[in-house]
Parts: sequence; C-alpha cells; structure tokens
Amino acid sequence: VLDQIWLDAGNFLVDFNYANASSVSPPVLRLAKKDSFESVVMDHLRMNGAYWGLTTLDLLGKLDAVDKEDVISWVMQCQHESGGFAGNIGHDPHILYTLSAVQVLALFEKLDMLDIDKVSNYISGLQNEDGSFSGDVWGEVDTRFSYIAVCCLSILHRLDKIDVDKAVNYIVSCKNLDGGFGCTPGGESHAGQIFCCVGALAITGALHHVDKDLLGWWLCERQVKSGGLNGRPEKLPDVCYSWWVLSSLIMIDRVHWISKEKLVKFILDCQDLENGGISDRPDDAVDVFHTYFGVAGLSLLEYPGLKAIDPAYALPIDVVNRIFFGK
Ligand code: GRG
Ligand code: ZN
Repeated sequence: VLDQIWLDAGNFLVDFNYANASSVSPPVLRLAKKDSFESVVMDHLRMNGAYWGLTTLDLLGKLDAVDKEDVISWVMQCQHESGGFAGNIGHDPHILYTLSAVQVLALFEKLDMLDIDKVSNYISGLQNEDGSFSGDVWGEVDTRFSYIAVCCLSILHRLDKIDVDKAVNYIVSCKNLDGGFGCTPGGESHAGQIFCCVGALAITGALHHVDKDLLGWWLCERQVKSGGLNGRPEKLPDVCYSWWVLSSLIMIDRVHWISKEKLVKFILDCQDLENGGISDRPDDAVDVFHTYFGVAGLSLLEYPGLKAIDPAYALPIDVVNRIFFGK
C-alpha cells in the first residue's frame, strides 16, 4: 500500500491553467505502477515519503485515495521502544522520521494512537546542554533538528518538556550577518536551514530575533530569471525552494517582494505533462519530494483548487486548526 501512496502522489497532474483556473476542473490524480526505481532506492526514507505523498494528496483533496487503516498500522509498526520512529519497519529511530510519523497521524486525525509522553520524552532527550538538538543517539547536531523538535512537541502540546529559551538561543547563535541561518554556528546561510530556524522561531513566538528586512532581501534575491528560486547565491533554481524560501518569506511577512506569477509558471513548467508529478527543474525526472514541495509551493501561492498549507507546521491549515482549536 505504501508503494501505491508513493506513486499515487508522484503521478498526478495539476493540469489546469492558472489564468483560467476558475473555469476548469481540479487537479487529476493518476494511479501508476509499483516497484519503480524511486520506491526501491528510497526504502529507508519511507516515513518521509509517506508524509510528502500523503500531504500532497490531502492538499489536492484526495487523501481518501489511500487506505487509512493500512497506513496507520504501518506507521505504528515503525515506532521503536525508545519512543522515536524509524524510516521503515525494523530500522533505527531518528527525529527526522518521528516528525513525519506525527504529521501523518495528524493528517488522519489519529494523534490519539500515540503514547504522547513516550514520543515527547524521546524528543526532549535529544536536547543538548547548549539548547541544540541531536538527530538521534549518534549525536549529529543541526538546526533542522531544532525545528523538528519544536514543531513536533508543539503538535503534541508538550513544548514544556524542553528548555525553549535555550533552544531559541541556539538558533539565534546560528544567525549570520546576511540575516540568514546555517546548520550550526558559523554555517553558511541556506534556504533550507532558514526555513527551519524561522519556522522554529515562529512556533515559539520568537520571530523578533529575525531582521525581517535583511533576511527578506536575501530571500527575495533567490528568484532567478526563469521565475524559480534557488537555495543560495549562484545556485540553480529548484522547485523545492518554492517551499523553503516562500514559507520563510510568508512567516516574516515579505512575500510581496517576489513575483508570485513567475514562480507559479516555473513550478508548472516542472510538471511531467504525460505521466504526472513535478521535478526539481524543467525536463528533469519527477519524484515525490519535488511533487510535494511544488504542490505545497502552489498552495502557499494561493493556487486555485488546493487546500491552504501552514508555512510553519507544513501541514494543511485545517489540520493545524484541528490540533490547536479542535475544529
Ligand atoms: C516538515 C517541510 C518539513 C521539513 C522537516 C528535514 C527538514 C525539516 C528540513 C530540511 C531543510 C533543508 C536543509 C532543506 C534543503 C534540502 C536541499 C534541497 C538540499 C540541497 O542542498 P545542495 O547544496 O543544493 O545540495 P543547492 O540547491 O544549494 O545546489
Ligand atoms: Zn530540490
């Protein structure tokens, strides 16, 4: 069933024209073959793939295309005795997969399947003395893990289990003179890390640590001639930055500094018009990661026919409202 989800999400077309969007039908979901090269090589990342694919389906209003019980049963089998989740059954737990598992359960309104204290103890146990977070028992530290810890504990209503002030201070120590953030103190600014740091600061109510004009300028300079966004200066544009850059711009209220129309066109130009799915840039092979971030980017751009997505939690807004307001 997971191969099916994987491919269902990779193989659809957002096959309507932006200019005439109101007069055409919603995106079409295309089903496809199992056992693709992609589904085999990504085996260890299956939990992330499930989150990307299922969130894409939900944004398209097609979450009922999968068997909810099968997915939930598989997710629960990926939980380790430590409380963390692995990328697939029998693999080692990591904070990266733990957030994806929690997000998938949230999509299906099944957070009550979790032993919340067990999962949140796993995450709080990864906080280090300086406020940073390790990804797992092996100890790699990265602001990606700070975001994941904060996002996941917030979804579980357990932010009180960590030292939030220290977590914020660590993120601030990764801020650079260009206004951006890196993976550790002194690390080069990169749009992916900026999403993580800005997202964690947004969730903890600490966005006052961001110089919004300076960072907004750096982020809007990521838009290149084709309309696509790159992740840092001199790099090629890539559809996934439609998420990392755009969500950050929205969180700091500077999204009007880029051309939305040109970015929509770039994302649509990355579709495989025959078989569905979205690639990193025009004419490359599609994959579920870029399909998700393309659709999520279109959602942030208020593209018609898609559910709205929350830029900090990376979940549909109706799911976030259900978590925090019970509706
Ligand atoms: C819930 C959306 C969500 C995320 C969870 C894992 C994570 C938190 C965030 C990852 C942030 C990140 C570092 C994204 C960047 C991914 C990426 C495209 C890396 C490629 O970097 P390079 O240097 O590519 O290979 P460029 O584009 O710079 O050439
Ligand atoms: Zn990419």
